[in-house]
Amino acid sequence: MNPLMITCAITGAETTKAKQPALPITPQEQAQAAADAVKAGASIIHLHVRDEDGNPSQSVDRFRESIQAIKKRVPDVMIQISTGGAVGESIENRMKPLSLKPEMASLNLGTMNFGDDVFYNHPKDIVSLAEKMQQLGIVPELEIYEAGMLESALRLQKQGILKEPMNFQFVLGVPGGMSGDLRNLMHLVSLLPNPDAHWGVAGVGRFQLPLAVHALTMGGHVRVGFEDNVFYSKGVLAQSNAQLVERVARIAREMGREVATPKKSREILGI
Ligand code: KMH
Ligand code: ZN
Repeated sequence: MNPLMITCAITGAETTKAKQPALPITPQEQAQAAADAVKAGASIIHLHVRDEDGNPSQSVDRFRESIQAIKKRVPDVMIQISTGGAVGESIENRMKPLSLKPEMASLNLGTMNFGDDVFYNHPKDIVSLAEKMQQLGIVPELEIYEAGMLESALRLQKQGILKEPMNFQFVLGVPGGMSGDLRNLMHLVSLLPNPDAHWGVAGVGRFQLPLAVHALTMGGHVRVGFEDNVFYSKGVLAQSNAQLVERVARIAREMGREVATPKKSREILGI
């Protein structure tokens, strides 16, 4: 089995300090969180940034500052910036940070209800983001919240807009998308076009741990972190993003699955 790539989504756009006091917000806090997560076994950091007041932002300057701070602490780590941003962010702002040419960026494959909000992803915007990433040599991670989005990605691949090998992240448990029921994960994996496709799972809230454990036994990869879940166990807040990474890395090793270094993750993704 491939070594396990662990992505850590350290900040997100919707999580607040009120919900999770250890949420990293400033570039220095994000650098510390990333360094600790990498030490615990993460090889990819899924990155959102915040403004001075802690509000979600797609500011290019803020992304630059955070990326530089993270790279100073952990030069090796792969950084995957968010082009999803916060619900309601304009597509222009979501696209701008691609100018920084990170190694990876997220690409959301469809519009959906997102809790009490609507997360808009117009087909033409999805194509624009995908084309921009391709022009700039940025590897897209395909964010899939329900089965129709996976089928949309496969259509884009047939049209030549997305290239193989594709790299899917199944984000399960958002109210409005598929829940973290294991049958949903099995179904999504069964729809994958060929064995070369990479896939991982990001379970939201209480789904994070059971989905992570199932994915790592099935040959998939795993995302954890405060973007998706702030708890370590029922009613108990996690102390840090690294604590969530460390648990998955420990379970993987116990089950005989090697944890990928950033170098290994680049090899797996063909970067
Ligand atoms: N904040 C969510 C609405 C991504 O990073 O690309 C979208 C999101 C996905 O977080
Ligand atoms: Zn995100």
